[in-house]
Amino acid sequence: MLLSDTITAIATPFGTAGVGIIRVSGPKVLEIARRIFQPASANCHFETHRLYHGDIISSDGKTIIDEVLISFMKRPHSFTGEDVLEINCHGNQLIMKNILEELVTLGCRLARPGEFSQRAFFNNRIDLAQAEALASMITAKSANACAIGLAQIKGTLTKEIDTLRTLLIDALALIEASIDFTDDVAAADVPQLPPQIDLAALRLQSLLASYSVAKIYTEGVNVVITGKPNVGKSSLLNALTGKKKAIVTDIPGTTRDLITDSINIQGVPVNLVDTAGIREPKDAIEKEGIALVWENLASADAVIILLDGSKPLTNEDREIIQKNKDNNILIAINKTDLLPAWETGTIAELLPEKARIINISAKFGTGLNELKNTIVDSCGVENTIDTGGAMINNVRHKIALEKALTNVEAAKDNILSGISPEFIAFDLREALDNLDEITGRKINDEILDKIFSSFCIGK
Ligand SMILES: Nc1nc2c(ncn2[C@@H]2O[C@H](COP(=O)(O)OP(=O)(O)OP(=O)(O)O)[C@@H](O)[C@H]2O)c(=O)[nH]1
Ligand SMILES: [Mg+2]
Repeated sequence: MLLSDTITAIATPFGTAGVGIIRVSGPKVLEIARRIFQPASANCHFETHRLYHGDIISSDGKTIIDEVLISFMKRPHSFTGEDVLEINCHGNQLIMKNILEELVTLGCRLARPGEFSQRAFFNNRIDLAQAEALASMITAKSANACAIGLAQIKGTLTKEIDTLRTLLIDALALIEASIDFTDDVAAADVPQLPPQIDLAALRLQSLLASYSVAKIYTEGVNVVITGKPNVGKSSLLNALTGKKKAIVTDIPGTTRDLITDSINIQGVPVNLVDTAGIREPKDAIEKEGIALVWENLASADAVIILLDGSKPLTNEDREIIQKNKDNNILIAINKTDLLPAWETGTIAELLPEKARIINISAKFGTGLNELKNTIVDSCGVENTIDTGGAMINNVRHKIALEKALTNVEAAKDNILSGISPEFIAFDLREALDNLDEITGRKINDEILDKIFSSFCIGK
């Protein structure tokens, strides 16, 4: 589907850089390139996928706007499937804006967010899952998240969806055969359970299981540091991040707000939150701070409960452990550089069976590697992921796969309980529709617009 207008946008981020890239896509690209670009050598024939050196000139031909390198990608062998021009200019916002304005004067329209990807999708250069993978790779926060995105761009998810479709279409053919050859629908033969149905259910389940791991690599885990005042929570945040993010003093009740920072542990983005010490609040500010702690604890993937090993345990410590018993907790005994005031065994009976205890000194940095590794282990992160197999990290894909699995399970139940094959065929067709929503083979325009408009400009 070739669209009539030619679109343009800056593809590099806002700010100052050595180089900035402006993209142009559509039917007028070559005509515009000839008008806006003055090649340094007479030998410029806008051959596809070649780099040409020269100047961008104003539309009245009077002013040189920048010295650039440009490349022309002839359709259909371009990202969008249309003629594409990429201008590598100097990464100054004023220069880029000037060039953009000249392009608009020559007949381009400013692209909407995600419009280049949307055109790539309409022209069958990529499917919807691949377009979404591109967007997620651009914003990925860890090397593993990039790898998951790249595997999807290369088509691993699409291939798995195709395999699932084939299984369901084969099963549907068998079920439909039993409809066609039956004279009396009410007394139709109950079809056998096609093996493809169980196979499809298994594959759907394992694809869905990949979501939690992929999500961890994509969005990271949220880890809240809690404990009573002065146990060293802010010192721990500073020690783990290697920055002086939080104020550390020996006055209990120093931290009031939530203080956050992210670190990378074994390729997993870990979002750390330092919090106000928990005690009977002394004023309204501290009360607010402590209320915020409880809110955050409720949604944490892991909670580090910090205890001061150099001072006797108190009821406040016990209460904090008790109130977090449904959370994924790690006990860190801090200040182990000082003489211990209590035995580790003292708290054993207060803890859930799988809670781990780690001795640390936030001040001197001891035990932090063990703490870091334990954080990642406790969040159920596998050290290695197989991006060769398909994985999903997008909630839209997860919902569609869950629906497809429900349809497949309904088809199976209906076969086993001898329900008329029409109903089974209906379930299988619904499952196929849900899979087609992932790749965009069948999807309504409003959803499509919503997906692409969430992409960034120039993508
Ligand atoms: N000896 C020793 N002192 C520590 C250690 N960690 C923290 N401290 C000291 O303990 C005091 C309190 O540290 P903070 O990090 O401010 O404690 P906090 O838990 O954030 O305190 P609040 O913000 O008041 O809740 C400071 O004087 C720190 O220097 C440690 O590992 N060893
Ligand atoms: Mg603090």
